Amino acid sequence: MKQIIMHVDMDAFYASVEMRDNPSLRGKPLIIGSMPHERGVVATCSYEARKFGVRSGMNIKEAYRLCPRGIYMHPHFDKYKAISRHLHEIWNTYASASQAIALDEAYLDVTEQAKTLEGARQIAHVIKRRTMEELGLTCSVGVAYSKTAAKTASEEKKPNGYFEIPEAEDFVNLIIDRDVRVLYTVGAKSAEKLHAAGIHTVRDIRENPEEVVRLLGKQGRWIVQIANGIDDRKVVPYRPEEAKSIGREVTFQKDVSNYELLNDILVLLALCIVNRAKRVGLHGKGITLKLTYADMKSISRSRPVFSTDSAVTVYREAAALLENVDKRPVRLIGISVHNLSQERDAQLSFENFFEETPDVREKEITSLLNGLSRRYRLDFAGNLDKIYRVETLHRTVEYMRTHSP
Ligand code: DCP
Ligand code: MG
Repeated sequence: MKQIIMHVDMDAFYASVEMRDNPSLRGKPLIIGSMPHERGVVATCSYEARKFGVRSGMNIKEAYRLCPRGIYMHPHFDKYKAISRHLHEIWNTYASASQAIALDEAYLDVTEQAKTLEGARQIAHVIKRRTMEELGLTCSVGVAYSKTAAKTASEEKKPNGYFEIPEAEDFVNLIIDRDVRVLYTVGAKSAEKLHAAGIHTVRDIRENPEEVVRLLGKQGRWIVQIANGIDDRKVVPYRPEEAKSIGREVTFQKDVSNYELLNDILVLLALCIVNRAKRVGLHGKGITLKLTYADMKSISRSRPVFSTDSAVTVYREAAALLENVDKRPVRLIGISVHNLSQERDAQLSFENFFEETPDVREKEITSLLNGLSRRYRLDFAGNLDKIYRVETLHRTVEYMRTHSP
């Protein structure tokens, strides 16, 4: 597969959060949005409420007519936002690029991490497990060759679903006899126009492409393409507030008190981060070190950096931050770079004059890695690209922990 794209979407997001936090709501028709006597709409509702025909975006009065015995609740956005941040952190770990679509939804490019469909299945499994373990929530995951197909796939087995659409042909076969609305770029108005012209299914679109283009113009051309399974769009982290940081962290199987070991692990984390920042063309301006101690207390320490192009810089800054923390046993260590911008500031700052040349940095990385190789009897030379995979990173870190001098 040329690209492997994952679409993750939480199930009945706001409603599931409220049910998680209040067990007496579980199994009931729960409607989040306005109160029935207020003006407003349904933000979302539990699957139990959906049985009555209640839907997102529906006028609350209409919802009340359909489901008068439902439980109505206002949303708690701060809570959802905090959960969303945690979710995107989990998701970002497994993707070379991630595109946040909503608080509860993202496209992930897992081509490199997954390599194969089987690899993607494993990543999906890990994401689902972590989402349950760390947040007590379920999500649905779709894996496919394109964004459109991945989104369709995540819808396919909701809730708590998983579905794959490996090839364009599979996508077309799956949706060919469904209503045109299955192509999510077809909105209510476009669907109405198509229906009025006798174009009801995806098959009808495929058989009448000129008519679709005549009716819908440029959008029509795009719809015809999608109806044929063609969609080469990339996963682009376009939401600035979501693209603001790239991080890597590892949780140890046993708490670590050896701060030299932690320092060495920073080398690997720095390499991973810089690799990813480069791949998505982002440059950081600040760096954060995060530690969770054995007693679950977390701390984070930040400082500005002038360039995150170099793993050496990121490592050095992180190491400096580590020097100044309380040296208690640690269960998690992570680095992130933040304030990312798509392009590097063109302006030369004073500090740039003192930046080492790429050569010197290369040498320094090599010497750092040689140090690790010696201390842990690990061979990094030539294997570096494997470290960028989350699983390998975790395994290597565990190996270092159990073999630390
Ligand atoms: N949302 C909203 N108004 C809408 C649609 C959604 O406020 N018209 C909010 C509430 C949802 C969240 O966004 O919980 C996510 O939207 P989804 O469309 O993914 O819907 P759900 O996650 O609630 O349900 P599903 O299981 O169908 O994904
Ligand atoms: Mg959802």
